[in-house]
Amino acid sequence: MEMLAYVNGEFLPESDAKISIFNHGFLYGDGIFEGIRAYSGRIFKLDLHLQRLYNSADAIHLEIPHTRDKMRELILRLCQRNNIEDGYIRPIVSRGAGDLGLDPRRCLEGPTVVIIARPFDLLYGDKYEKGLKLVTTSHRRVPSQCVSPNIKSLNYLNNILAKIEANMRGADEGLMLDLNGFVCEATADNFFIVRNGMVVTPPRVTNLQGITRETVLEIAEEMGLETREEFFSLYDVYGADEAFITGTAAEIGPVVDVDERIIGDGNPGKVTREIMGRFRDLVRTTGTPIQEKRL
Ligand code: PXG
Repeated sequence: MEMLAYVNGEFLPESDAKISIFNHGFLYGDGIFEGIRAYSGRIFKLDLHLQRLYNSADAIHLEIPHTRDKMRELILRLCQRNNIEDGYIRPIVSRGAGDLGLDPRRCLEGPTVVIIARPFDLLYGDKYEKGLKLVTTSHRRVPSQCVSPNIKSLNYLNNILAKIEANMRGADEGLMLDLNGFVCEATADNFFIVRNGMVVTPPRVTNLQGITRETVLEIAEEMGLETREEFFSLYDVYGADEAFITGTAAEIGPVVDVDERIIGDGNPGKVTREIMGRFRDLVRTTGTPIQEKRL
């Protein structure tokens, strides 16, 4: 049976779910979104994702036409109707349909709300065992003086250009630097190194405040490891004992090669593997139950 999607008040089969060609999300990338996962019938960190969605909306002066509770309920209802067990959920809110011209005041009908929820499993297949190869991209991360990387907006061209470059260079992911040459993040994931048992990731001003990133910092603390949020350069990456990326879609992806430098012994590191194991346990045992019988 075809999956349903939510579009401005209606649950429709995905093939009937449509928005206007004049939607400013389509015309100008004027909107925001979230990427959320469900594992074993539970939505992982739903409230943190909702909080980030509303924070992104505030940052772009967009008023989401539903309360946070209503959005939460719509997400749960869609997951219930689509029988989601292990899935990917994407709420999207755009400025809505309006005349040509980027002035948001042209969007007289108000914002468009779309929610997609579909089955999803592991992104990187056997790479969780073998490790990922990254290259540093020539595209620098857009600095917060221009657009804050903390806004999860519909403008992903900066990241897409970096991803295209990584694809062309035969890498699994691209590593992006800021204008000063400090490491920021991968194209859709945060980035960590492990050095002398210390778990280090760049401060959040230069990258998205990832929910998986926050979770990994908590897990590392529970493991009794020292964690740091500090700027570091490629020199620190090349000499790291271990490295990994974190993201809702990728989960925790061990990195074994950056710019043709082998990280550690070329296999996923011990600390990384321990964090991956704990993360898998956490996502399967916590989170908001989708089916009411489990509430
Ligand atoms: N940085 C960027 C630029 C992202 O887009 C992350 C870091 C990781 O954040 P979370 O909160 O997910 O740990 C992201 C998240 C997709 C997809 O469809 C992308 C993301 C999330 C879910 C799906 O490629 N990006």
